[in-house]
Formats: sequence, C-alpha cells, structure tokens
Amino acid sequence: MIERLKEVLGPRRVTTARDDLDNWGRDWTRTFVVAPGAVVFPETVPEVVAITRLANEEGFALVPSGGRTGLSGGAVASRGEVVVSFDRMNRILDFNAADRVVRCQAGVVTAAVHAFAQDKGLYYPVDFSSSGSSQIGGNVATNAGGINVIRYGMTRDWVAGLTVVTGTGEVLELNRALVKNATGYDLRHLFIGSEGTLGFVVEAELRLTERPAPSRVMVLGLDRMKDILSVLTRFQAGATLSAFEFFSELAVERVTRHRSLARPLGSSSAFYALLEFDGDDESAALAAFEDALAAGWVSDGVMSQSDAQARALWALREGITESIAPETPYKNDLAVRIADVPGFLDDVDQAVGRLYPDLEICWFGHIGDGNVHLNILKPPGLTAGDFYARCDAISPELFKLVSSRGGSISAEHGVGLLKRDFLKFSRSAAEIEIMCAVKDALDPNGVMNPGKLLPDRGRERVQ
Ligand code: 2HG
Ligand code: ZN
Repeated sequence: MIERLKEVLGPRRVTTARDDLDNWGRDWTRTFVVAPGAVVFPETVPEVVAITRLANEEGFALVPSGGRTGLSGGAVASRGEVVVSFDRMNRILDFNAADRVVRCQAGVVTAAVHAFAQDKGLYYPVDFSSSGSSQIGGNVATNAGGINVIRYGMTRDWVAGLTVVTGTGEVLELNRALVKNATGYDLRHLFIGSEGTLGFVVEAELRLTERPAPSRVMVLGLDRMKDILSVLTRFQAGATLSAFEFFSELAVERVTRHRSLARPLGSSSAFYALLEFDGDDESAALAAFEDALAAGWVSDGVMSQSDAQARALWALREGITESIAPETPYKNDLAVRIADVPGFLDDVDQAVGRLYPDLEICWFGHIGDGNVHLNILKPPGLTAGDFYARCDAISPELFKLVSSRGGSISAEHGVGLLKRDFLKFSRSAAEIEIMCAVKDALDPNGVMNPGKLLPDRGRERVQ
C-alpha cells in the first residue's frame, strides 16, 4: 500500500512517521484510538483520483482530512486507514464578481475565505470558533453551522457548486455555481454533510454576500432558562439579529479563568445571552432590553461601545470549548425547533438532574437557532474510558427526549464515530436504509471513511 502510494505521490508526500500519524490521524476529540496506516498529501484532483482508484484496487480505506477541528471523530483514523490530508490543496482558484462566487480548493482555511471576501468588499457569513484552522472541505463535509446561523444559515446555504471525487474515483462537477438548475436530483446536497463517506470534496464554489452593517454586541444576565425565548422574541421584534447565543454561569467561570477575561456583568446570573445586531438597531435593542428588564426576564446587561469591547464579549462565548477541554467533556450537540426550545430545556434540565446528579454540566449554544451544546465534564477521579462508557449508557435517555420532539442528536458537529450508534434517534430505519443505498451507489467498495456516520455493516476491508 505504502509503496504504491509513493509511486503516485512521490516519497515525500507519503508519511508513516509516528508523530505524523498521531497528528493527522485525529480531530479535536481525544477519546478514540488513533492508528492510521499512512498520511498522504495530494496536490491535484488527478492525484486524489489516483489515490481513490488505488484504494479500490488494493482494498484499503481512506479518511478525508481537513483542519481536524471536528468534535465527533469524523476525521479520526483508528483502523490503519490512509489519511488523505488537504493541507496542500489550499489555493483560492478563481473569483467571479458578477456571480459573487469564489472557487477554492478543499484545504483553504475558513478564515482565508473571510479575508478574501473582505478584500473584495464582500462577506462570507459562515463563522465559528475554529475558523482559523478549519478547512472548507471539512465544513462542507459536515455542513458546519456556527454563530451566524440565525441570520445566514449553514454551510449548505452558501455552496454554489462542488467538485467531488466519488468512492470509485469518478470526478463530478455538481451544479457549477448555477443559481437556477432544475435538472433533477441535486447531488451537491448529498455531499454536503456526507462526512467523507461518499467521496472527497476537492473544490467548492462559495457564494459571497454584502457586508453587514457594523454591529453591536450585548450580553444579558438571566436567572431562568425558560425566559430565554421571550427575550429572543422581544429583541427580534425590533432588531435584526445575526447571533443569539447563550451560556451558563459555569461556562463563564471556566472561560474567564482560562483566558483571564473580565466577567461580563457586575453580578453573576445563572445564564447569559449574547446578542449581536446591526448598529442601526441600537435604540430598538435598548428598548427591548428595558422591556425585558421590566418583565423580569433579564436582571442586568451590557452593550459593546467599541469593536474591542465586542470582541471581548464574544471571547466569553468563543473560548468555552477550549476552556473545558482539559476536563475531556462528553459532548452533546442537540437541536429542536426554536419554538420547542423552552420545553425541551425544561425536560433536559430534569433528566440531567436525574441522570447525572454527580456530574457537572456546562451548557451553552446557539439558542436562537434551536441548537444547545451540553458538555458533561469528567470528574477528576474517573478514567476517560469509564466516564465515556457511563455517558454512552445514559445518552439514550437524553436522545429519547430529543426524538420525542422530532429534534436532532447532532445539530452541527456531525455524527462521525461519536454519534453513529445513536443515529436511529434522529433518522428512521427507512431513511438509514436509503442512506446506505446512496453510499453503495457512490462508494460500492466501502473505501470512504468506513465506520463513520452509518451503521458499521462490516463492509470495510481494512481492520
Ligand atoms: C461552539 O458552538 C462549537 O462553540 C463547539 O460548536 C461546541 O464544544 C462544544 O460543545
Ligand atoms: Zn456550536
């Protein structure tokens, strides 16, 4: 396998060095076995095709790899697979001003697209804490969400076209950045969120948009979670929100300690909401704040007076994941319809008290789009293995609550290895069968990211 890969890529772009296997064989999860057979660095689409054909001929498995910032193990190689890194396919290829479409290779980092768009006087609105290292190919493969979804939607909403290499090595150009294209199944959307199980995303055409007006950021203190939707609705009545995030007091404690940040408000509250809105809506937002205060939904609040202050308030939200990382949290990335959020949070609150009476829970998320992140923190006395086994055993109770409201067990992080065995809580048996049939059509030999997303049907050849 290694020799044949070297014939295709030359010896310098195939590595089996221990450190390289460890580095490129994992994502941000830390609980899966990391054991790739090799890591390869293609530079062109024909090279990706050649690698894929070789995998089919020789019977080895491939794991597509981007910025490795995923939180569900979708880019982890545990079974001797070949990791295909897009680090060397990181060029912006083309920009069409009339279409406002930028074409880039899969390995372009999200922040580079932001900078490119700004250079053109435009805006790429998909943004999240890992924008500095996540890559476009991975964003597409996981349909990444982030902090602006309430206003701009997910990655899917910004993909105008894709070039993919299927599991058999076929190159497909999907949609070619057309706005209108009524010619049957839109295969582009099958690849968005496919988590590398159907083939490789090698190029993406991304739509850019107008830059938003300068914004303001507000952080509000809330004593009761159930009031959060009233706050959202009141603010939305007067202001255009581009973010409506929330986090708990525990999250504030961790993040202020970890990043040496000032607390947002003079007093502490059980929960905090972070809102971003257009600067033009400042008076409408202040009126909404007065109303929320009078109604007793919020107890205190602060609004940014400068970009630096806005960034400092955002740091409270964006630094949470890294601040709790040392406690190897068990991650839940749950979504329900926005209107269901208060009832769902109530149910979850009770269930958590019953299921995890001795465990600390760090709550935060994008409440404005119905997505909550529930991180269960590992107590110091427990080994990571025991802790994860325990959380896995009680997760179905939580997922039943999600399922009963028609919600999703993975809103924006993907299924990967972490949620694979729980897929049935969000997708019906018939849906999963159809997903497997799609996989069989595009990757009949099961070389693409086996064991991720879909039930492991023992189709993969590599153990
Ligand atoms: C976020 O919203 C990310 O910050 C990470 O989706 C969430 O760490 C998490 O659970
Ligand atoms: Zn998130």
